[in-house]
Amino acid sequence: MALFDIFKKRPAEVEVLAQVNRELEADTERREDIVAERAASEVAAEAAREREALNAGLEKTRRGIFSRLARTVAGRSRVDEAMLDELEEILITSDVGVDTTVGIIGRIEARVARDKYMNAAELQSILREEIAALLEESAGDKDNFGITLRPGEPYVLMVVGVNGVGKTTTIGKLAAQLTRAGKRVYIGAADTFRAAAIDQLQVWADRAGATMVRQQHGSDPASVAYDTLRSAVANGADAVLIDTAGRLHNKIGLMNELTKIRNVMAKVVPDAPHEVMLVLDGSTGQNAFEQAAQFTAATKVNSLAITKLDGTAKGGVVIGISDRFRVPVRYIGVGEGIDDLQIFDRREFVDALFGS
Ligand SMILES: Nc1nc2c(ncn2[C@@H]2O[C@H](COP(=O)(O)OP(=O)(O)O)[C@@H](O)[C@H]2O)c(=O)[nH]1
Ligand SMILES: [Mg+2]
Repeated sequence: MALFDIFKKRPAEVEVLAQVNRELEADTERREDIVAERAASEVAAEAAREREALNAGLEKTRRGIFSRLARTVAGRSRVDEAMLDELEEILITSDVGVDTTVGIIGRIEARVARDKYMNAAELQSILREEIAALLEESAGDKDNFGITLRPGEPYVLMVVGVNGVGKTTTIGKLAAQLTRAGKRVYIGAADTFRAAAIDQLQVWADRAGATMVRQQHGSDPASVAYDTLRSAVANGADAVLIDTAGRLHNKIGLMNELTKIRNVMAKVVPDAPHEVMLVLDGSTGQNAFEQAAQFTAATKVNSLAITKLDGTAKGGVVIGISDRFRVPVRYIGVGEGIDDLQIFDRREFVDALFGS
């Protein structure tokens, strides 16, 4: 008997089946809604956790810069010359940098000249706007922690910076985020200068669930980078993170070393590295400026990671460096833990600095 005939013969049963089917479908929809709702609330909870971490990480800077600012502004109704002088001093002592501070004050003065009755609260919001406008952030795929992966070849990120700024730690944190997003990550231990550096990176790679390619201490960094890319390509890796020693022996030496690593990688993946990220220790103030100047002169730097903002009242350095070098800040480090790396978002950063 054909199926059609069954349907004809047993209309009541068919109706029951259809009803069951409709209920199942409705149920599935409900379940999908619940899953979607749960996912949305998890995303919201995650965002709240990140905001909290950012707020905690920038606590010292906030207390430094912006509570002083609040005190300056408190109880005064008009923005006057004395207030702007105090503002200038606060910004400079928070390591925003002289040039950037002078620029900010100049623009605020111009606005005050236009609007003679600007009050102190307005000053705060204008300052927020001015600062946000100075900050460059790098666009990127938020799903992969700010990195836009490339179909069919690994995204190669070379990490540079002087000893101790947090390169290895940042690579470890980033690798963890990427593996968590289901990506296959290779790490190249091209800081071969110190034996301990290789082992430290290995610990991070293991923790993150990434594959590390290493040679022995003292070997040629370019050769390690080459091996790493070969291996990454052969194994279909999504991302490759290259740690480097970044010794600042002198400008030519640094330039030669970085150029050699770049050239060798381009032999395996023609347009590699896709990004060179300079790591700066945010607690070192003017030294960070100096390092940014040297590295940007020695090689093309596409992005910045500014670390250790949790330990400093000088988080203003992010503002000055972003303004002066016009290189987008991609990440900020707000602690030593594996989750203490955040994608830089200038609005959130400014909110965290001022208290939102
Ligand atoms: N508080 C804090 N410490 C950090 C951060 N990033 C790195 N560190 C610490 O800085 C030190 C040097 O880091 P490391 O990654 O070895 O620097 P590298 O020499 O540039 O590779 C280590 O003790 C890290 O735990 C951060 O965002 N916050
Ligand atoms: Mg290191």
